[in-house]
Amino acid sequence: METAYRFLSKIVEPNDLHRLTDKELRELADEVRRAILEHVSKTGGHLSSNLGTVELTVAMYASYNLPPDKVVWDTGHQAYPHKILTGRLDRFPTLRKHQGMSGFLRREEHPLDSFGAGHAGTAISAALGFAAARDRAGTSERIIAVTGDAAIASGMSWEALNHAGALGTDITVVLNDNRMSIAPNVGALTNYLARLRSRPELQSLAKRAKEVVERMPDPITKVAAGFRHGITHYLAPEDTGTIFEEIGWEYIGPVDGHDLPTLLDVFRNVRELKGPVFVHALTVKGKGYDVAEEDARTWHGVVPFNLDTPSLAKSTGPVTYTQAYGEAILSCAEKDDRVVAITAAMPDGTGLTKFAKQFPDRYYDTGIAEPHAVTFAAGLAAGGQKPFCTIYSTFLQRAFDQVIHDVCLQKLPVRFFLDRAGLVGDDGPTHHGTFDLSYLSLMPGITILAPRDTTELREMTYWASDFDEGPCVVRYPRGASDDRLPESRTPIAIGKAEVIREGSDVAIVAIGSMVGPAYEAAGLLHKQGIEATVINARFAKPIDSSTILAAVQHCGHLVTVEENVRQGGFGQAVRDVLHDAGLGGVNHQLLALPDSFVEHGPQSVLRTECGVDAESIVAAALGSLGRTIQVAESAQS
Ligand SMILES: Cc1ncc(C[n+]2csc(CCOP(=O)(O)OP(=O)(O)O)c2C)c(N)n1
Repeated sequence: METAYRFLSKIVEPNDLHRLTDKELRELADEVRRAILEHVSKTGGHLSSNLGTVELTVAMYASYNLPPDKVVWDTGHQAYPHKILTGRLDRFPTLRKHQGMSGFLRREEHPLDSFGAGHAGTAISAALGFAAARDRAGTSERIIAVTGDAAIASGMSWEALNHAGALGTDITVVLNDNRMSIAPNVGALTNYLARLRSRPELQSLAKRAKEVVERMPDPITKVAAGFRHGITHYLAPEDTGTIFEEIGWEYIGPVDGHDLPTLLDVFRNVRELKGPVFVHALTVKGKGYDVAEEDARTWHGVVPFNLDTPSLAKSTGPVTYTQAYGEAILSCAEKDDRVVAITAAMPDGTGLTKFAKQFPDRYYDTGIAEPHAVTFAAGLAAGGQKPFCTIYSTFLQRAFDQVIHDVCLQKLPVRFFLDRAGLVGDDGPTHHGTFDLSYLSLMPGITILAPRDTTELREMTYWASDFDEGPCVVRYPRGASDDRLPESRTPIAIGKAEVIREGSDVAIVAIGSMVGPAYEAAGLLHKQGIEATVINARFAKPIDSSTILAAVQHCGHLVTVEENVRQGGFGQAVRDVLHDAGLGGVNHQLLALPDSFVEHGPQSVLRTECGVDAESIVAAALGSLGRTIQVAESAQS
């Protein structure tokens, strides 16, 4: 049973926190943590990161004035306390549900979601933009970016730190350092932060600083100057400045990110400081919930669970694409010692955990650094290795130029494996992988494949391992495979599609995850006396024009279906093929994702809404044949 929240029930907006005493704020923080546990255990969602930001959020919101001050959260998966303190507690039962509250921050969801995100590493840049806009407007609100120890290692974060250090404008970065990415954090910067962490904590030093400030003749106005010109150096026990100080930031810390009185003290002082200020807060991912503290990796994102007997249900369903790829790359690596695997901070999500254990010296985790990961893979390929660059479709967007300029232009055989291609479900528009066919197929010399099921993904992985002629991409969806398809298969051959059913009324050409629904649609059409040819395209590039044209000439009607946006996608490439062959007049029903951002929700619901499911294919085929709705309805019944 949900317990009453004595303080939280009175919080509608962050400025309500100003009415609470410091002691009451401590109780409020406990309630926020309890609310996260009570709700996330029922809905699922991000857990450990949010348990770690409770005190930081309470202390910041009690110290600043929101609005007009602004807090920009990096990624947004750790901002549930922000959602709670901005009056959205009652929406938590709908968290990540279809048409419910997003799991990330979104400008359209709340005025205090000052900047939306989902991809990591954007907060400092966005906050600096807000600060520059403020300076141009001549106003004086405070701007804070909160970022994680993994996100801060991304290139963009450093580009922004560099820029802000030179601009010198008023901006605060709060580093929420819990030593974890989703998996344990990696990289030399992580080691550096660990060294800073081992400095004496600010807690005791803050008291010393306070004494100094209190001794000043005019403490209030001197606080800022004091901090800026002496106290931080007084606080820093070492002679050498931190890397942050060297590039123009005032470094404050390390501070215990769960010690509310200290945090309040720090933020109330930092508020008054001029210029770029960097607050290094040490937090514990999963704070306050034992199992999550012990195993923050497993409890990063959770399915619903029982709070009192905490354990997470293991998925017992069929093999997922991620697992199939993880197993296939292992056998490639066993056969060929040039096979190396690259992930950008997603070893578990991309199925590389076993590879990392079995081949530690052939495994590279770049951290949240997709552009670097791609060019690093290009260098490995140029150096004679066989890089398997394994990235979620949505995160490869970051590296568009690197794929063109460093990989394709130089014809380097980097193997890209794009997990989560298509609609991913509850994470929503920041995470759907719905653009890759469009943004990759325009690149000269690239080969793009999409498997119909997990068995075909294994085959494509083996095929890609042997493919040295240039860059290739295999894109596959989140989740498990389709079991609707016949088991018989033809071997993978470059640019060759697979005909999996023959009929003479309509040709359905599907790619990747849409082959299953296309085959099911053919079964439904058969019941209506309509015989469809079903083609598993396999290659988006080079496209199998001859097989497609032969089927179109035979059937006279065509449906294409893909889990990618229409613009620049597979269907438009097929349309070009038809046009070039003088068959531009053929009735072609092009099923693809709309020219809009698709919201979060279950994959199956979203596919239906977007018109890329078996029923939509049936309706399109019937429409193409001039058989209308009545028939379509009976086909569905
Ligand atoms: C560009 C990009 N790559 C990968 C991810 C996946 N991802 C989401 S959260 C996360 C870890 C973030 O760690 P950190 O910044 O330390 O924050 P914490 O969760 O520890 O609070 C990763 C890798 C992402 N959201 N964006």
